[in-house]
Amino acid sequence: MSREDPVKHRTAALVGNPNAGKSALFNALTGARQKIANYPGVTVERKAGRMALPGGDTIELIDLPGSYSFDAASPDEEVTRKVVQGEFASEPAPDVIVLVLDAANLEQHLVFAQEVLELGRPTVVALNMVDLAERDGLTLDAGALSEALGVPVIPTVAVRRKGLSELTAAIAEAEAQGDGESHKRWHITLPERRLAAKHMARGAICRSRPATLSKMALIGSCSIRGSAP
Ligand SMILES: Nc1nc2c(ncn2[C@@H]2O[C@H](COP(=O)(O)OP(=O)(O)OP(=O)(O)O)[C@@H](O)[C@H]2O)c(=O)[nH]1
Ligand SMILES: [Mg+2]
Repeated sequence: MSREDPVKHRTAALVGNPNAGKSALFNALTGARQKIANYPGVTVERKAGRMALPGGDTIELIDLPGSYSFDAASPDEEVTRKVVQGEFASEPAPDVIVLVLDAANLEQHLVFAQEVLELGRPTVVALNMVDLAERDGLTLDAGALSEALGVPVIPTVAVRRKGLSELTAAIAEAEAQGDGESHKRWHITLPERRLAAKHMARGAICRSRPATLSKMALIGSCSIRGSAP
């Protein structure tokens, strides 16, 4: 049963690179409660659904098109930028951004992640595809990544519905807290962002298989924790 606030329409939006698993998470979190429409003035679909929060409330979850940058190149990317920056008159900026990262391609996904975090909005990271990262012999330190990004990081496997209750709890908490002051300052230029992404990925990934360990020393202070839930 919904105890939705009748005054304020609360929303969370799934944001991230293409193929991070946003739609898989969207489907897992909203089930059959989905509504498809169009954004005004463009042919890009607006996919939204109701997601249950742990306390029994619901929030609208929006599945945004994948994006590599807010310097939008395609109409899809333009929609993502406009939604998260609250530029559609019909749609206020989401209350919470759910930033979806592919754990198996972490360094690449951390480049756009910095642009999203630069917005300073309440954000939760879904560190998705940890199953694929583990298949590749990687163990992830979600705590180290959370420290580097300054936001909660929840390991998930969207296609196996793993980590979903932890993710919805983190979304509820971020929504309740609203805008904080503790957001980090991020680099502005693309080369700086790429370098920062490399450092953050190295700090959050441990090579866990003996075969790869011999080739590569453990990097940073990775403590081998935060693997698949
Ligand atoms: N193994 C595994 N596969 C996943 C996981 N999450 C998503 N996938 C698969 O990854 C592929 C891409 O997932 P999508 O959900 O379509 O990715 P997306 O972020 O919505 O992509 P765009 O809409 O193009 O931005 C699909 O084949 C999913 O089934 C996961 O946690 N583990
Ligand atoms: Mg999608």
